[in-house]
Amino acid sequence: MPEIRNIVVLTGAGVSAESGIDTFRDGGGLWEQHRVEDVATPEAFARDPNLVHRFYDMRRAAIQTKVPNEAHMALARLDAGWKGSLLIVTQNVDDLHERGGARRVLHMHGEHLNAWCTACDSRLHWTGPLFDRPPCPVCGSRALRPDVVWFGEMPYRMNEIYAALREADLFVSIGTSGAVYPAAGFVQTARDLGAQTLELNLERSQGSQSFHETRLGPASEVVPAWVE
Ligand code: BV8
Repeated sequence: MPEIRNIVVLTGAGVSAESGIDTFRDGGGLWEQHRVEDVATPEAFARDPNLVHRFYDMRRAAIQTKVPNEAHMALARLDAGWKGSLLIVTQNVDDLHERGGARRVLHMHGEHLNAWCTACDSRLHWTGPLFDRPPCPVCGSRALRPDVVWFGEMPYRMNEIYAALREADLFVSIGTSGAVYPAAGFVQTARDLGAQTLELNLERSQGSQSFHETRLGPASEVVPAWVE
């Protein structure tokens, strides 16, 4: 096995599932209660901002009642102890990686606890609802939206992600169905550039065949086992 110095970890909703945060596509997942087109696109927001605000207000409130699980804690131990480069790219918009102690976290799909003022382009830490159109504390306008990346919008900090994938000796995907791009394409990019690829998931994902190795099980078990 070649020496591992640079690691990229990609996480999805499955890493937060055991913290009680709904995944998107498992039975009873978020999207089954709402059609994606109804709540996670700019068009949906333009068509029915109240519905979209209610959907995100509910999730923003819910995540503040959850706590990190053993998978988040194990990744934080890896982050604290790893001497090489490490980047935890998360598709999740919760803050459980940070609350678990991880530092090198990149939210490619944005963050629930941020609001984005589309009038003055400020990004603000935000824990309350947006449904009642609170004024932006910077410019006073009532143009705040969830600071999350909707379908059809460009994920954040893609250049940094691809730079890390180019340097990666190991790419580990945790708790993602491999259904959403461009995140679902990272494993192939890393593999084509010479990285070892490992999938830790409850069940085989859509991209399983792209991984050198897949270990199945709940994240709270398979992630600590891998980190240790
Ligand atoms: C873009 C934020 C371009 C909001 C989200 C190429 C091919 C096909 C389609 C496309 C393509 N390129 C772009 C597209 C369109 C689209 C897309 O991929 N559509 C899919 C549905 C076909 N992609 C986009 O629109 C992206 N934008 O490409 O822009 C562009 C270019 C130029 C200029 C402008 C634009 C943007 C996508 C981002 C959308 N926003 N989230 C919010 O959270 O509300 S996506 C959403 O899905 C979440 O971020 C989520 O993380 C992500 C992926 O879902 P998963 O995390 O994987 O969750 P899921 O429920 O699916 O799976 C859970 C997994 O965990 C399962 O495998 C399960 O087995 C496992 N699990 C469950 N429990 C456990 C567990 N594992 C371990 N332990 C457990 N206990």
